[in-house]
Amino acid sequence: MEVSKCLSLCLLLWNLIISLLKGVEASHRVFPEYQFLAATTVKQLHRTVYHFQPPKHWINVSLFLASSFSFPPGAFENRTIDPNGPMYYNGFYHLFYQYNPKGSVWGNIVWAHSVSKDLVNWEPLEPAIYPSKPFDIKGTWSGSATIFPGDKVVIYYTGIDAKEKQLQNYAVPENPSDPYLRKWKKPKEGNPMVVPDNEINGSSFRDPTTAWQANGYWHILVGSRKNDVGVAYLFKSKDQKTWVKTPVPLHQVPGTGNWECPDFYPVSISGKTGLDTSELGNDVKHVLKVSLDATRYDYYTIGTYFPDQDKYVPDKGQADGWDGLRLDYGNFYASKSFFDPVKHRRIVWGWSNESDTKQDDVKKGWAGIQLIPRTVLLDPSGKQLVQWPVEEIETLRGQMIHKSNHKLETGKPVKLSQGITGAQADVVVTFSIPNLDKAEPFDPSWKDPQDLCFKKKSVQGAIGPFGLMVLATEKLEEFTPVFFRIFKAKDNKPVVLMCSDEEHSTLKTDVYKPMYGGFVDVDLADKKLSLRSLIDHSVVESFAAGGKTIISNRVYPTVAVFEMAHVFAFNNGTEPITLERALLCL
Ligand code: DQQ
Repeated sequence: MEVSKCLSLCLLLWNLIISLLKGVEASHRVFPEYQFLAATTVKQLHRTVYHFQPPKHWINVSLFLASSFSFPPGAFENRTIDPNGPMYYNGFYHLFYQYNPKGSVWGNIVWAHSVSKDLVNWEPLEPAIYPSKPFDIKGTWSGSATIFPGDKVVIYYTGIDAKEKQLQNYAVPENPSDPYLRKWKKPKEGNPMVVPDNEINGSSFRDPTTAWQANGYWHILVGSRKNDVGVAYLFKSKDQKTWVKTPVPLHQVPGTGNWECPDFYPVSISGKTGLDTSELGNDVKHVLKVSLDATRYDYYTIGTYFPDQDKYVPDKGQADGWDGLRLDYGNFYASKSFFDPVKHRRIVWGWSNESDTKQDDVKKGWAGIQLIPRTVLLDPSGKQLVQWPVEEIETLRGQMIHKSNHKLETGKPVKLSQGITGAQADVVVTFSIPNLDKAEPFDPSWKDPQDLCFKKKSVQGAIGPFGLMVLATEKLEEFTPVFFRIFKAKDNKPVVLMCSDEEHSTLKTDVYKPMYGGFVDVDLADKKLSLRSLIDHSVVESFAAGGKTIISNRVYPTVAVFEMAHVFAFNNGTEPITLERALLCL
């Protein structure tokens, strides 16, 4: 069995054991000693500048179990922020998120709330939803927002009752004409909205989706599991009040364990705009994304939705489970999407966990960030999604440095951040690869990209490794490389592997430093490969080939900080690579 699969299986078992011990499958480890420990100082060193994070404390995520090769003490801590109920309403983008207002580890979870007019500048508001009723007294967990016809906004969320049972509830704005939607109420009538029946595992039943309309009914999904079968239960309603479970779930996959934060939405086959959640038709495919509790990654399939049969069938060839496509091959979890009616786009938000220890989080006074919101579209191949940072991020660009047609000689990195800091930057590069025929043969048994990155770690290839080294010191004592290796399949088609290696990202030793990897499905007909990295002090989000494959890193340099942080382009393969174009924006 491949290393990562074996680890994933162990992690699933480990999760199940923990849940049995705790009696409740919450997927969040609880640290009573830190839950209420208010931050006295907030450390600025690794705080992000243009990625969303609250002024202090924990924004929710949970157990970070990215499959990898060694887990330092503390790597299994809870620290997060699931994005909840993102939406556009009455002039504002709203972002709610799981947040601990009292400490820097998971616990005391409320729905914190911020609004923005441009997805860049955010104004924090008071928490929107917090435990206050018997049906959510022990927790207000993740959920989604729906804007029903007539601009009726409703939030569906998971409440934890006194017996630790997970229930689906709803909340509505106290004053719908307040564009900030500051105050929310949980009407007595109709709450709790859905309680688990005898078939459902009540300690693993959570995270309702945005509702969509089809065939005269409104529909929502709720994530769950039946033993080791991951399940998306489907509930239907005519009046948005009484919800009835369908006899068969919308979708379920044996061996995948608990499904969290499901997301179900249409994408256009031929169009270049996003679709509203209830769109159907011949030009539409559907995406089912689930967050797998056992591996802590977000997987998706593309397929067909049959509303008359309450069924979703992934397209032929779409791997449906741990081998499946991922929204991000790095540190990214519990994502949620929404339709932006202003710019006709679908935007996906994901949470990125810390990968230092819980003690570090307590010292920092904060934990968990939101990655940059990304537009999501179906790739022209119809086989995968493409994601790209929302265009508003480009308004942050100030000083720009250009470089073009620079030959990258083996082992001689080229500094792109000449005279300026690379601690926060938006870097866009295009490499051209003159000798594709020199690529090494690809062994078809290499199925797992993360394993392959690791296997080739110390191997000089012909074409690659080449790419960027970011958050790097002048002498490379610290650096985070994001890079490619190119192989050649039997039919001579190129196989592109994207990797990032956190081993040298920090001199600190008690930090989780994984190697991440994903394949990039490109034919390289023009012999060019692009890479864009958003660098922001402790986060690096890298988009290959226009957003076909993405890897996000959380790293904690100790020397490569502020003006000591640089960006290099490099080539360590034997074959020449040209840096055709580089743009570094601050
Ligand atoms: N976090 C929430 C749950 C969700 C999990 C609790 C995902 O609702 O399943 O804080 O990170």
